[in-house]
Amino acid sequence: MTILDGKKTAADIKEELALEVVELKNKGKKVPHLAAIIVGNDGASLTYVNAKVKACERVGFESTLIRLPDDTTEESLLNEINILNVDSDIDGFIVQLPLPKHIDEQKILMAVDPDKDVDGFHPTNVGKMALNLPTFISATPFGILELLYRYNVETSGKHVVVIGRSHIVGSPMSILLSQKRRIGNATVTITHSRTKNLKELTLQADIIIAALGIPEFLKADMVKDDVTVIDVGITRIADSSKKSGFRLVGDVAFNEVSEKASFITPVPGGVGPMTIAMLLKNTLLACERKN
Ligand code: BQF
Repeated sequence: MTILDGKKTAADIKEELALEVVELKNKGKKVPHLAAIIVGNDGASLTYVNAKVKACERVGFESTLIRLPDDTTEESLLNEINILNVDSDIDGFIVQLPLPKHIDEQKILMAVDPDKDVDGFHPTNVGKMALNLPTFISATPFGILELLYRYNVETSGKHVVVIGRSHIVGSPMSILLSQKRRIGNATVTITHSRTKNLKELTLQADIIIAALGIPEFLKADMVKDDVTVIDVGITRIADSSKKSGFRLVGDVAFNEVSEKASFITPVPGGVGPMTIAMLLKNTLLACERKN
């Protein structure tokens, strides 16, 4: 069994990005600049956005964090987005999700300039991704592809079962892995809460992408020997022995499933850190495309 070490791989990628920043500087070019807008004070969202800012500092990118209050109107958020859209110093930016309930998420994502949409959530970029055209592949699916690539996991001709149909992970992963690309050419089954006989399907899978958000949902009796398992779950479970007061639990019962798996991602330290690294990679790409 091989652990797909996202923490280490993300650190490798950030090191590579840092070298590219040095090169840009040597050529007298501007360094990539990522901005992030966060609305409200959700603890997990603040942790994520702070991790992104810190990662920028680590690789030598510029970053700008825009914090807006909980009661920010849709109109003033759209205004902030427009400011970033027209700011030529900003190469890419993200709006940290989820947004407060009084704001229409789709309307916000559609306001981001597709050329600065380093999260790849704009319908134009989702469409390009689905057509296998050059675009920003959103950070979590991009991170999963990169992890499979760097560990030489064969996907061509394999049966992939994706559990979960979210617009952020399940849906794009099912599209990407079925495409004609280096990490792709798989036969993909996408499953969700209405799927019947899920276990029958997962037992046939060579690769399972677990992205449904139910802690330790995937058990050893649901997988075959030598399966590859990608765990996208990150539920916070109260744990008084941790200084944070919680621990992260994935969608996979790691201890039992890892005994049957050939490759498996841990939680934490699997897909999560890759998400951050690939957001930076997209920001460098945005910067290069602009200049
Ligand atoms: C790790 C996210 C749900 C909703 C909005 C490292 C992250 C997570 C875990 C992280 C996530 C999840 C992010 C680990 C960004 C991934 O060590 O296991 C990093 O920061 N993520 C986000 O920005 O928004 C989310 C999940």
